[in-house]
Amino acid sequence: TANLLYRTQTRPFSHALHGRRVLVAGCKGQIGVPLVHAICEVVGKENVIAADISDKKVALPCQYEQLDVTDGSRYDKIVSEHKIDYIVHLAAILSALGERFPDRATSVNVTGCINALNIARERKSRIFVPSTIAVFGGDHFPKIQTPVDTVLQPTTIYGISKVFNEMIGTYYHNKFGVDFRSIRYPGVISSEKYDFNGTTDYSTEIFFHALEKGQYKCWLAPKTNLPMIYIDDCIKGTIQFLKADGAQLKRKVYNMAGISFNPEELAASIQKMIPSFKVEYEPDFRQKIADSWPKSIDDSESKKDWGWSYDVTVDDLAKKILDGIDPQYK
Ligand code: AKB
Repeated sequence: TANLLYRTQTRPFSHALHGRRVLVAGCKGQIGVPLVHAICEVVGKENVIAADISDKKVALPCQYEQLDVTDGSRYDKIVSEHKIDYIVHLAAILSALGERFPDRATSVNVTGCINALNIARERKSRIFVPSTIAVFGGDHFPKIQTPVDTVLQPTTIYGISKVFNEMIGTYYHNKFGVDFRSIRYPGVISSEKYDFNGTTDYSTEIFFHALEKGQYKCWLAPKTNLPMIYIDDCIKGTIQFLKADGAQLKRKVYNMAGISFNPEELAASIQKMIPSFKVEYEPDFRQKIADSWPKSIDDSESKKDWGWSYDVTVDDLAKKILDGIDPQYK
């Protein structure tokens, strides 16, 4: 018994990120910046390399490399030189921008992901590639409480490329033993400004317009329900998933539900804090995209397999977002 007790007490705490050297490709986007900070806290900033194509100035806590993910040899050089063994491949062109530049979206989202997977395969690295609610689409799936396994007939180039990412990643796992994992993110809301290239990004932009202009013209109709999550919760869930023991994960791709609401409900929560705030609705091409996506998501497999849980109200969420916004905008 004494021996067993000794062994349990001295066994180092271990998880899938433990002792890893991590590359975050696409580190300057909405999710990249906070995720780099969170990963640095887990593995130490000396073990994280952040990379992005953009030359935008962003304060990062770790070493930085310029990287266009479509350039496979540069990608491989960074992974090998920094002895990376966990690739977090975030680089992607989102739904709205993708519809404007479909060829660019195919090259970044498909070629970039294949490059990352081939490097992970060659260099025996783990790899996380996020997916999205945009993989759903068409008329043959349940739009309420959409399950993880259902018909995937996306109508945007972004959704199509992400279905491909999910399937080729799973194939690389089955064929070559690559530890590939993916979460289908809902719309992510931040307290920071970033490039609003997605369909769900009205939910962040609305706060800055409320504070700076007192009014907002929303590109989605008032009753457009979509699944959403606050960035801090998304990062917390992602870290939990990156750390999860591979043996616990019964599948390679998981749903993440967040909370479902529409622009009218979000505006009403903001008006509780900024009573003079006015909203108009002028749906554009993004309405059709939003209408093709789930209204709510079933993420019970995530709860079961890796302990994910999330429970907030729209009012709580709106308060969190507003509280998190830099005072210079208030
Ligand atoms: C988008 O709106 O394109 C993204 C997403 C749902 O993946 N936020």
